[in-house]
Amino acid sequence: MKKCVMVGIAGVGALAAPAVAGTIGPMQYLSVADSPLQFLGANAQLENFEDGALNTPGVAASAGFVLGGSAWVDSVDGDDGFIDGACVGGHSWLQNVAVNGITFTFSPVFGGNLPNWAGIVWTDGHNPAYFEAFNSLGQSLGVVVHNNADEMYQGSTAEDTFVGAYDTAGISYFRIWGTMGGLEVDHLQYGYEPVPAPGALALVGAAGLLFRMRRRG
Ligand SMILES: [Ca+2]
Ligand SMILES: [Ca+2]
Ligand SMILES: [Ca+2]
Ligand SMILES: [Ca+2]
Repeated sequence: MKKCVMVGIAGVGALAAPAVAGTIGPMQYLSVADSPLQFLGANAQLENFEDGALNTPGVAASAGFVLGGSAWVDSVDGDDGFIDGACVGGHSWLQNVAVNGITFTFSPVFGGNLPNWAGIVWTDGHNPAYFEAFNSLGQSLGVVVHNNADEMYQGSTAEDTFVGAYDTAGISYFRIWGTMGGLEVDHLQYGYEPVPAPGALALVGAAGLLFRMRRRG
């Protein structure tokens, strides 16, 4: 199954200085090697829930809990040590009511700065699925929608999808939600990094697409 990598670029108005902001994804994600974070530097956090808790600094969730030790777990594939289409040995973050969504709210823990880059991996639920991030001015960076759900709910991984956003004005929070059933996510990631120029980030997207095409070749 071919997946498309889309990198959205949008200017945000009403700022004293030109802001660089946009969305990243939806893009297939099977391990941390698929993360755009690796291109943006080392000053970042990755929460994979494998220690049974949401405890990376500077973030709080409005709802949900860690799910592990169950056939119903939809962790990122690589968290059990193997990219093999299975993930029951891993852990995820489950919200039983997808329509209510999960809001992840950030604190300025990066030298007094909010993260300017944030994302998460949607790992289970129904179609369609939604993601929306807001900057420090309360402005939406746009809604990312995908229909990658396989409508199976016991640990399939080919459907797993990264969604994210970035903004030089800082990201205050993002929300991920669905329209029915439950919602599972994994690999919450965020950081304060130099936001690349739009052209550079477009190249990152192109490089990611080439990587995925080669890997499946
Ligand atoms: Ca696996
Ligand atoms: Ca996990
Ligand atoms: Ca899944
Ligand atoms: Ca599924």
